[in-house]
Amino acid sequence: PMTRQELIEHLRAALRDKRFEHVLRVEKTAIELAGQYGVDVEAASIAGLCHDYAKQRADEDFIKVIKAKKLDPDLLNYGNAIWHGFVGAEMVKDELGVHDEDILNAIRFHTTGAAYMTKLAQIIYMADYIEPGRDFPAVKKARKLTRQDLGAGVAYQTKHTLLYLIKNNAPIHPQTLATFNAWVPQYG
Ligand code: DGI
Ligand code: FE
Ligand code: FE
Ligand code: FE
Repeated sequence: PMTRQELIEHLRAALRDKRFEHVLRVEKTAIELAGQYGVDVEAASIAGLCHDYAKQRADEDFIKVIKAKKLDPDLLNYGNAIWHGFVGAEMVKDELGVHDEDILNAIRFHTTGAAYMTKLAQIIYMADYIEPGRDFPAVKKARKLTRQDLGAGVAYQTKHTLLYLIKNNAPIHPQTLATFNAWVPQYG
């Protein structure tokens, strides 16, 4: 497996500066949450670093992988927002040599969430949303909730993301709805 330093060099090469810096902040936030919630800190570091590895890939790259690996063809109805997680996890496995399924699932589900998420997946989902570079009206409350109760943070983000997507007439991935149903009625 690659060392953290090697992963960092791959990410620096794959991402624009702004995105690379976001990735470092997500790693730091994920490590803090992992410490708080008793999750493997090295797994949080790797998942945080790699979660947006594929964010700047060309659409054709994703389409090729969806076809070659026979991933769910419904993925073809979406775009980069959905692909960089679901398909990006395959690229992280094949190109960066990360094989830990918990880490790969955290990457897969970092945008949409999932009905079932391990603590690590919840941490990456939340770290991406609350890292210190994020600035939107709901972020202060999201930070506070996440530190009080990780699941409450997941529910809060899921509800706000769905409201945002609806407001913008964006296509909603079924996984996003599954996340809403599994997390929001329970906490809301
Ligand atoms: O990659 P990042 O910008 O760091 O963050 P992300 O991977 O969480 O992506 C966030 C964006 O993804 C945000 O603008 C909302 C969008 N998104 C989340 N769920 C869905 C979605 N977009 C569509 N079209 N459908 C979804 O279900
Ligand atoms: Fe992302
Ligand atoms: Fe996110
Ligand atoms: Fe991100």
